[in-house]
Amino acid sequence: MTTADLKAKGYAAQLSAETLLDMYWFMLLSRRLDERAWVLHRQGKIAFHVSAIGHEATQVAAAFAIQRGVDFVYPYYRDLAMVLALGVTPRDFMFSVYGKQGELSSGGRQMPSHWSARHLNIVTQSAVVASQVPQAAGTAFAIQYRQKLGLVDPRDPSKPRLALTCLGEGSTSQGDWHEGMNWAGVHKLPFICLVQNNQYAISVPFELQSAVPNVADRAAAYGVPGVVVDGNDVLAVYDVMREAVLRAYNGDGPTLVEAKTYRPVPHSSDDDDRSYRSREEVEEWKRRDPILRYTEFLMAEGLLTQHTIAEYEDQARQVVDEAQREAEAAPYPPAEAALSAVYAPLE
Ligand SMILES: Cc1ncc(C[n+]2csc(CCOP(=O)(O)OP(=O)(O)O)c2C)c(N)n1
Ligand SMILES: [Mg+2]
Repeated sequence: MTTADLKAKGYAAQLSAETLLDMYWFMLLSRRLDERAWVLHRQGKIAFHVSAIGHEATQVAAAFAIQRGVDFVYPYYRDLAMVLALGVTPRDFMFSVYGKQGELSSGGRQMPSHWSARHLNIVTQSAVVASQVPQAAGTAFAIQYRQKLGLVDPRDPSKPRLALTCLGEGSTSQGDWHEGMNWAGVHKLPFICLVQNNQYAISVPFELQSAVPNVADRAAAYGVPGVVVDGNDVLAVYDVMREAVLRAYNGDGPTLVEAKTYRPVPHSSDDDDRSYRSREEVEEWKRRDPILRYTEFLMAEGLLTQHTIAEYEDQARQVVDEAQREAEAAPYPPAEAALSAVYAPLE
């Protein structure tokens, strides 16, 4: 595959140069933060990292397709690029991997990358995969119900108008996924399920999770449109996500989007992927790197030059350095903090 194969069509063709470059920025920032976290882990400075590398196009496109910070999002642990595009900061991420006092999602209690940000309508998730799907469908039901009661104007963009949830393809083997999808289909909810199909659930390949070739093939059983898209093509993902978003906003019901992608790094900092896949396979996918492809597109469009790329890189490095510095300097939560925000205080 050549890298200059992205084309702005459909909704993506309507994006301004500024927005296209904003999307590039979040993809790049996510990659550089993520790479730093791997280094910090190998230096023994942080305990755990789970990576978004390779998923940046899917995640940033999805974030840009919704009303960011307003629509409800139930992400999963691999959604670093998505939550950055929604307004989580690099500092928040670094506080999360260091488990420092004031950490955004859980005050440093949860594993890193279990995103939660009340001010951005990002809802906390369990480490139990797919449990976020029925929760997101429930939120979509509440949105629809409030609109039906006339409490909210369905055209008001300052109010949440849909719930988006993400999970990996392996997690669709969980019953929760079925329950959430079915509920969304039955009630025609303003709901989008974005499956990030990176071919593996840790070491288990997709063929051992599914007898059909696409997760999207299963959508028909719920009465939901299912769409497969190249998850390493940010513009293609934006197109299908935007279509799904407009369906939800217009009261036309849910969509299942399956973005085919790959994680070129191990599942997490605790995994050794050499035990279950060949280096050739990984190298082959690296040639389809989403940032590489998008960079070539933006250069071909005259929106990026070698000079401006270097400026973006400098800026990303500064932001990552600063976030790391702040997190390193911050104190750990006091031991007693483990007991706060768990039980209501006794009256
Ligand atoms: C119910 C449940 N079973 C097992 C696990 C352990 N686990 C965490 S992530 C993961 C793999 C999930 O793979 P996939 O859904 O494809 O997402 P990916 O990590 O590939 O993005 C597993 C098995 C879990 N967290 N929850
Ligand atoms: Mg997977």
